[in-house]
Formats: sequence, structure tokens, C-alpha cells
Amino acid sequence: MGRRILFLGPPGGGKGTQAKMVRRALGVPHVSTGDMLREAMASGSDLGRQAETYVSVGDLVPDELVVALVEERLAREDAAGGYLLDGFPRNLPQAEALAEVLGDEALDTIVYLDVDEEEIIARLLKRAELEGRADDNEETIRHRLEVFHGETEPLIAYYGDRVRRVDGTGSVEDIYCRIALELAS
Ligand code: B4P
Repeated sequence: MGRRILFLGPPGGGKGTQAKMVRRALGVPHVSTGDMLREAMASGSDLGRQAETYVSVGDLVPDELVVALVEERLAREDAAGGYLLDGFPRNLPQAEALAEVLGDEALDTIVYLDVDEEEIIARLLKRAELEGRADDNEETIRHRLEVFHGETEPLIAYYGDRVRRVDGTGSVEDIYCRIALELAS
């Protein structure tokens, strides 16, 4: 079994950006619940329609939908040799569900990308201009940050000493080097 890594961090923390770089280096699949939900929304599937009402206002999509999505994805053959989870688990019930399905060995390293709120808001407003993502407006960004503090941040304590805190500010390349060092140690 290869590496089983989780990227944890605030919205706009750069999880997606860095996960794509690490995936290339390690050759494990990048499992992003945000990307999977956006694909479902773009396809207009039942799941997509259900997810849209939550994502568009910055709320988390109900656990049972996301857990089923991830469970199905991790059961595929390409995940047998490890994976890089991005954006899941995002709260304690999701972390407990993952542990129930795959056991305590579901994750070996948790990379926490640390970025302050001012920088996050600036990044996401810039992405709103470039990509026009529906959930990147100032009101929704503030709500996503509240959800992050209330629901996702407690995972840092839950995972304890498996968490490697990485400074998520600076150039994309510098951050990648910091992550690579943590993953090598
Ligand atoms: P996600 O897709 O996970 O979105 P995110 O948290 O905003 O993005 P990320 O941290 O990956 O940032 P990125 O690299 O793109 O989730 C979207 C929504 O889906 C959630 O709000 C929720 O509704 C739903 N959802 C997802 N997972 C769920 C779950 N498990 N349970 C329930 N609901 C779930 O970077 C952000 C921007 O910063 C980019 O524009 C990038 O170019 C820029 N950037 C990155 N690194 C930079 C750097 N070093 N310097 C400057 N800019 C940088």
C-alpha cells in the first residue's frame, strides 16, 4: 500500500493546487470531493442538483452524499496503491465514516495548509474574477470560513500527531517544496 495522504486547510488554502503537484510526484490518484461535486453539478445528475443548493451558499453537502461518493471512489482499483484526499473528510462525522470503512490506516499523513483569512479572501476573490465559480463571492467566502472554523478545524485535534502543519503562503513552488519535505520525513 502506497501513501494515503489528506490535504486539510481552509477554503482557498491551495489544497487543490498543491494536490495536483503532489499527485504527479507520487503517482497516486487525487480524490477531490470539491471537483467531484462540481462535475456532478455540471452534469445535472441527481447528486449534482442536490449538491448545488449547499455548495452555492457555502454550506457543506450532507455527509451521506459525500461519504457515498468517496467510498465508491476509493473502492476503485487505482486507489488500492494509495491516494491523496483533498477536501474530505471535512468534519468529524466524515472522519469517523472514513475510519469505519478503511480502518485507522486510512490515512498516514495529514498535511495542513496554514493560510490567514485576509490572504484567503484575496485569493478567492481573484479566482471569482478568473473562473467565475458560483461560490466565490464575498458573502459566501465568509460563510465558508465560518463553516471551516466550526466543522473542519476540529479535525486538526482529531488527527493529532499525524498532522504536519505547512505554511501555505508564498509562491506555489515554495509551498510545494515545504510539503515535499514533510512527506519525505
Ligand atoms: P473545494 O473544491 O474543496 O474548494 P476550496 O476549499 O475553495 O479550494 P482549495 O483549498 O482546493 O483551493 P485552491 O487550490 O483551488 O470545495 C468547494 C465546496 O464543495 C465546499 O465549499 C463545499 O460546499 C463542497 N464540499 C467539498 N468537499 C466537501 C465535503 N467533504 N463535505 C461536504 N461538502 C464538501 O486555491 C484557491 C485559489 O487560490 C485558486 O484560485 C489558486 O489559483 C489560488 N492559489 C493557490 N495557491 C496560491 C498561492 N500560493 N499564492 C496565491 N494564490 C494561490
